[in-house]
Amino acid sequence: MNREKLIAAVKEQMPERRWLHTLGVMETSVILAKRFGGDTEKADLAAILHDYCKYWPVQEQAKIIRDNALPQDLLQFDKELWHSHAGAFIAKSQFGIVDEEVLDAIRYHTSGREAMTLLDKIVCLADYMEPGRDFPSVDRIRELAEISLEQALIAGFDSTIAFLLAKGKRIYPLTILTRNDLIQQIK
Ligand code: DGI
Ligand code: FE
Ligand code: FE
Ligand code: FE
Repeated sequence: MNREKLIAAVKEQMPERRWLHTLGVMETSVILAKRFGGDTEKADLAAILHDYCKYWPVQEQAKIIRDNALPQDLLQFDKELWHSHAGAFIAKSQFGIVDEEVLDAIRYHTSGREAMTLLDKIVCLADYMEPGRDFPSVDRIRELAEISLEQALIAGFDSTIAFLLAKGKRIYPLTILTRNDLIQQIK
């Protein structure tokens, strides 16, 4: 499927504001790829698809995770964690994306993972700081992103973890491992 058709397919999965977010993540991913020496085409493709399943009924997302042996522990944590794994699955099965780097960047854009690839970091950070995002620490994240993907991502995960703590929610262990690993990387 060409890029234009893919974009049209993504657009109809989500409300207008989420599509605008996707456009922001596409633009920001390419900027970050240029800044840090990543692959701009892969960054663009992963960004286009990253939130494909975000507005699917949660039971459909859960079904994809159950029926396709995706990590079952996800189902014990916040539903927000499901769309990224479901999205990577659909990117491969429905859109024929075979590039594992692109699939991983989609798959781990919410939780992060240990030893994130350059592409994982670019898409995850773009998701935090695209121009439409507005939360208390976003300007700090954008400043840090001028110099360090890792430092900006740590600030991003800090804000997510603080948000989850404030809400009394459970935290997916991989998010904690991701943050620990990023801190190790900047030492
Ligand atoms: O899909 P987006 O809204 O663009 O962003 P995302 O895919 O990064 O999802 C972020 C949401 O996921 C955010 O509201 C926090 C929520 N969330 C729930 N539990 C966890 C979590 N995020 C992480 N990283 N780790 C969790 O355990
Ligand atoms: Fe997402
Ligand atoms: Fe994110
Ligand atoms: Fe997103």
